[in-house]
Amino acid sequence: MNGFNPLVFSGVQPTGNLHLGNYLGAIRKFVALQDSYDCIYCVVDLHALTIAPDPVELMRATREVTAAFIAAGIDPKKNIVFNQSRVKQHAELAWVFNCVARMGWLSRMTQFKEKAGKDRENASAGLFVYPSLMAADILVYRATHVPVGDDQKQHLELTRDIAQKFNNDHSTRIADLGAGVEMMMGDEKVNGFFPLTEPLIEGPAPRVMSLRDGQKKMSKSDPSDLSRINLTDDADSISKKIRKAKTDPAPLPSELDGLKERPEAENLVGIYAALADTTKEKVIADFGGQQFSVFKPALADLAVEKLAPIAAEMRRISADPGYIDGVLREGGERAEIQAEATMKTVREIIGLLGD
Ligand code: AQP
Repeated sequence: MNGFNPLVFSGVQPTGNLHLGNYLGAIRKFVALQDSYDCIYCVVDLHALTIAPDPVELMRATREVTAAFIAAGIDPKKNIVFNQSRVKQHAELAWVFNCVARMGWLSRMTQFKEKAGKDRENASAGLFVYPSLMAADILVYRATHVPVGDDQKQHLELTRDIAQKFNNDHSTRIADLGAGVEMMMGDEKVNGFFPLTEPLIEGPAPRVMSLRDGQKKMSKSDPSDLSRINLTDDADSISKKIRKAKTDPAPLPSELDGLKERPEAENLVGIYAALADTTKEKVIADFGGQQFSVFKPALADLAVEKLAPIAAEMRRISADPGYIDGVLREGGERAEIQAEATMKTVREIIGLLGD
């Protein structure tokens, strides 16, 4: 991309129960990309601090997300897998980006508005500047591609805005230091230090919705466990949750268009298509005109077939925390070498005296 070496970066917060949305929107894509790209996958524990988690729970969840990565098929030898707080350069670059990002940009982030709710005055400053840290996570490796769910699209746009402003603000110095890469910004050819990272969002279920409400995304923090399929759920729980998933009384339509205005039906069709590695069109071709009493058991069987082996592998890996900690330690050491190389140049570009 634009002269930068292709590199994939993405992260998952250790904030509770990993669910089907995290799997289809992110983790499964991570696995697919490792064959074609150098990839860095991070358990973003500093992000989790924005909601003040219990420390013991945070450590448990950090190991669990790591186990999920490996259980899903991510190879920690081939890729870099680590937890964010080990590599201090993330926090350092986040501060630099707090001074690049504008208050107006951060104020427009819908995730902040949703998570802060009505009591904005009482939200942590960390929650407000979360997107600067996310931009730092990505750009400290000068990553070119980020596989994420659709809910993260706006944060990726902000990451591009930050990269673009940094490149523009320091263009002369970047050129003087010979630190830039020739890239297109709009119609203009410039020397930029940071790439304009592209999100990888495509797929039949880019935003998996709650099983209880087709208007809300499936989320770790939803108080109702019936709203999500956790990656650790056993076969019975998966089947029960799909059986109880909210739907409307009509059968599935025979055309894709017929899913419009039927968010719960569309969500289940999207989940089926993603798990079966096919399209929503194909699912409708197979199940159009059928009642949910036929479709739901087929979906439950498919979900169990795909998810139960991951849950079993997660349990096996989680039984050996020493192994998980070793993966994170080694990944952190490898990540830090790359992150420090970036930061050394950033310090020179912006005028911080160092070695
Ligand atoms: N419902 C979803 N559909 C598709 N992708 C999703 N992701 C999250 N929910 C869905 C993707 O999973 C990756 C990791 O997300 P995260 O844990 O870092 O943060 P999040 O987006 O805030 O996840 P949750 O589950 O909604 O957590 P809470 O409830 O704590 O806010 C990201 O790529 C995300 O897009």
